[in-house]
Amino acid sequence: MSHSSTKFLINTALVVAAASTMYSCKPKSAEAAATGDAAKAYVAPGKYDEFYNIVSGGFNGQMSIYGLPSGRLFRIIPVFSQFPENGYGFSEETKPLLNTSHGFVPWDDLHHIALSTTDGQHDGRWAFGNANNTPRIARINLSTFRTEEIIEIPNSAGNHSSPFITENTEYVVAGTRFSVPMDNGNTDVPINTYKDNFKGTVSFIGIDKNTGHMNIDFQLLLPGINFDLARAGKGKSKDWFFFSCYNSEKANTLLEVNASAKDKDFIMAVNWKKAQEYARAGKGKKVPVKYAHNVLDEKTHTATSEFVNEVLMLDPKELQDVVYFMPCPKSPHGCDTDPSGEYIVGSGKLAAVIPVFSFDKIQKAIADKNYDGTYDGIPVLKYDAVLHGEVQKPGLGPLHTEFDGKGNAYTSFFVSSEIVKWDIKSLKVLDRVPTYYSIGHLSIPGGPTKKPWGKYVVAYNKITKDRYLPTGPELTQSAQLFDISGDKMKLVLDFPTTGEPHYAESIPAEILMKKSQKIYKIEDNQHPYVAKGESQASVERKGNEVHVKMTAIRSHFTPDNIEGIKMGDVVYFHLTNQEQDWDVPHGFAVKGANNAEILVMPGETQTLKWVPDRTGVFPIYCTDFCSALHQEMQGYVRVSPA
Ligand code: CUK
Ligand code: CUA
Repeated sequence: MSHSSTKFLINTALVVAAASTMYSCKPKSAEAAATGDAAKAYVAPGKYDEFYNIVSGGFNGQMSIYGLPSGRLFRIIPVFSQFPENGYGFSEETKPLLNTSHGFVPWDDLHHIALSTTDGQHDGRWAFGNANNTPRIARINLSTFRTEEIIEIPNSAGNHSSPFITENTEYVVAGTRFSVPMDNGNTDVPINTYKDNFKGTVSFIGIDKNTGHMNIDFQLLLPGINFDLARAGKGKSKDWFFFSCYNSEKANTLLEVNASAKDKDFIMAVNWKKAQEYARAGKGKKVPVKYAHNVLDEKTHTATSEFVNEVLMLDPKELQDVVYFMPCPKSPHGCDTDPSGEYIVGSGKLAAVIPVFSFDKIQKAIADKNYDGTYDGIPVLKYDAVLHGEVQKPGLGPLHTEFDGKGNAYTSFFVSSEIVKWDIKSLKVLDRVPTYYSIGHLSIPGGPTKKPWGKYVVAYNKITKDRYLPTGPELTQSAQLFDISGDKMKLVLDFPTTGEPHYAESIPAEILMKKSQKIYKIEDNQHPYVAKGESQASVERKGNEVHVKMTAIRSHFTPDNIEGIKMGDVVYFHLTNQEQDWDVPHGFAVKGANNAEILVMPGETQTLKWVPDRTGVFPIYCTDFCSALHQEMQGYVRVSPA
């Protein structure tokens, strides 16, 4: 759920009041604590967790890695936000990753994670994340746990309906939340011309099988509706994608009366295989629009930005068999497909039921042209013709659904603050547990794949209230781990998280442990300013640029006394870490530098740019406690008058 969703909050208050008779009161926090089975979350000292839990950081723009079942935080991976802890977005090598058509944008809002899959199962290669504010998709390498590529999404705004992934990682999709004028929203038009001038898009980003590199293969030009979430089909439905859409009224102000006026919004079904064929057959139009594509080179560990000037646009109105709308009760949020690929669950935030659609019925309705008119020239399938059934009175404010691979679905309910387990085929509610408080997403290891690992469900809650020690007006964010191995869900652990966790995926530890890289080999380092050994360390001047090729090894820098720098110079410290042991980074900082530190891993080179603003002598030192003589890892830089 987005933070600006005041419409939803207003409704929440109303629905809570109305519902208090239907649902029994939540147990007090203390009671729930007593039911926690903490022993199940215990991972003894020196032992490993069973799963890596890769969690979005929401408005901190990062991803973080936790262990399950312990809930221990292992690493924060900076993605869309600068991170002073390791110089991401501050070093010359990583800055280009944050370039966009709007210039350098060093912050974003990361909501969803998608792990790469082969045949619908986790392959442990990459994690993708979306930037919600300035539309971007990032790819993180799961052997280095680093951001390697970021692509901007043109003709999009509020890139919320992303990044969702096809069964063999052929595509990652990105759907726009805000409809905007085409030309990237750069056209100056009155906002109240929304219905005429604003359009939605969904982008299909092709993923290179070997390198993971992203390329926008094509965009679909769609009505000015808001795309919220999506999932690809699986198995029999693997050529399809399903998107939830709200504001089918096309209102430019989302007061309830405007944007929730209709009984039903839509789930949009897209035959991406067909769309791909049309794109290949030249049915699209190349539309001029500028966007950034930033890639980190493996050999130099240096990112470069390229600006692309056009995108291939397909208009589904001209291609009758690509896009269909299916009515879905009020403002659907989550849109999830079950492991078999037969069932598509739409969660209407304001609806009293959960509709479950059948892929077979969708195919039949399309074949029979069983339409209920059109929406902006796109066929609308009849609700009853595509419905498998509705889960009755499941709870209030359904948001997201995951699956355990044993025929059960688990849906989060924001308003009634609970997880409800139900049977996909019979649509019967089987169990419910309260969450503390107001759950958003939930995550089962492998939950969105063809073969979920099951075992746990984690609730990512929106409200923390009394769950942890108070820390002023702002409390930590809160996750809760439940054991789902039996018939009944059991609360095991509360654990705090960083940022605002929206979504997460978990993958068995053994898959990633095998792939995790330990060092970068220094002989493979092709950075233009690498110093492979102290004999290659130097200070080189090019006009007013000074390039210092430095080495770091326990426990000294070479050179460590640098003179000859003058006011007006721009100094680049290129630090190469000579270590070839696992987990021996060296850091580097300069007194008064208007920048962060850099943290350099064994075998790699990172660059800190510094423009001295005064003459004098400036200490430099290593920021990471690296040996008994870490404190001796220091030196001086002298700056003289011009
Ligand atoms: S959204 Cu946050 S609770 Cu941005 Cu995936 Cu549903
Ligand atoms: Cu190197 Cu501390």
